[in-house]
Amino acid sequence: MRESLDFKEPALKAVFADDFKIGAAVNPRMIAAQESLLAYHFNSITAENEMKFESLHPAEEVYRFGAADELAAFARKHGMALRGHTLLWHNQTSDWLFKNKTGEAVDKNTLLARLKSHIETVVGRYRGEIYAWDVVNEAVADEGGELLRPSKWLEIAGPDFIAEAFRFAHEADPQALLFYNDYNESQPQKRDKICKLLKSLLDQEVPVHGVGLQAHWNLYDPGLDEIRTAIEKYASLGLQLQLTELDMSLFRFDDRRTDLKAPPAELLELQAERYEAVFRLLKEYRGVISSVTFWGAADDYTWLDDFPVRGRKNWPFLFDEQHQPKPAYQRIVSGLC
Ligand code: HAH
Repeated sequence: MRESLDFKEPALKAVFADDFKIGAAVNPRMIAAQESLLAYHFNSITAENEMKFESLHPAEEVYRFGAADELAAFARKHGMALRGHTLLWHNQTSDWLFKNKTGEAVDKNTLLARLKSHIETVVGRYRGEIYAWDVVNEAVADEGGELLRPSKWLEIAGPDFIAEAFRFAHEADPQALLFYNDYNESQPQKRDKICKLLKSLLDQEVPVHGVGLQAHWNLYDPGLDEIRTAIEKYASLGLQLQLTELDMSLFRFDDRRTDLKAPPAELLELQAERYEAVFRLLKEYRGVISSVTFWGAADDYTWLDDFPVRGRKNWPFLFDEQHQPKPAYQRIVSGLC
């Protein structure tokens, strides 16, 4: 693997210094395996899993901050910004939260009191360190006419849970920037629902400052025009935008192929064209986009290995499995500068 002296190419964070922060999602294994790469190219990190509810708060009286603290210390060591992910989600959330001692569903007041206590503890712990939080993750329904996805949160607390989460987070750290974060954010129907939710929060004077576009994209979708329209619509609400989980899968979402053992040159070339076009567009909107975070850093590890197709590797980033710049890196850096 590369050592710090091996880096001769321009640092991404320097290339985009006048535009936005360049981030990576990390976990304790990756801060060890990718330390030089992360320190050289990136100036922001997000915990991939370690700040999610089930990781931090496995039982009502038990908090486990060890892994999250390690990542915060890594950010401090390298002078990186730290994003928090995530305070409220329908996934990776401990079961106890929704149940009383005898296993029945709790009532709305109990659930919201537990949420408040969780948010006070977690946001309070990293006050002054985490500058931006994904407060609510993925609350909007992908399909159909419903605005919000079915969840325990919605079932027990009704739609208020979203506004309450933002209020609790703002109380716990009035300086932190608070984001609503979601995927399929550039798909027109979901985009319009996300806008509708955000507009209603702003109308109620809920402290929401930004929208996180997860940006789990692939070589074919979404179209550049869809990305552009989404950026325009979110920005027109007066919010700041961040790309929070960018990756560029080599496969369409419903592609099941599992035959590739290495990324073919043609696909790496397509990926390079796509990344170049995307970053050209993002630079156009540098006035409203404050950060671009990849959901990983190099192709030796991505959550897309095995998801959504078991046994299939993916190669979605700008750096390869040896942490060397890929064609996509070259195109972004030489094409835009
Ligand atoms: C994201 N969901 C989550 O925000 C992140 O916390 C997780 O580590 C990976 C991806 C995206 C997603 C999903 O979970 C399920 C289906 C589609 C997209």
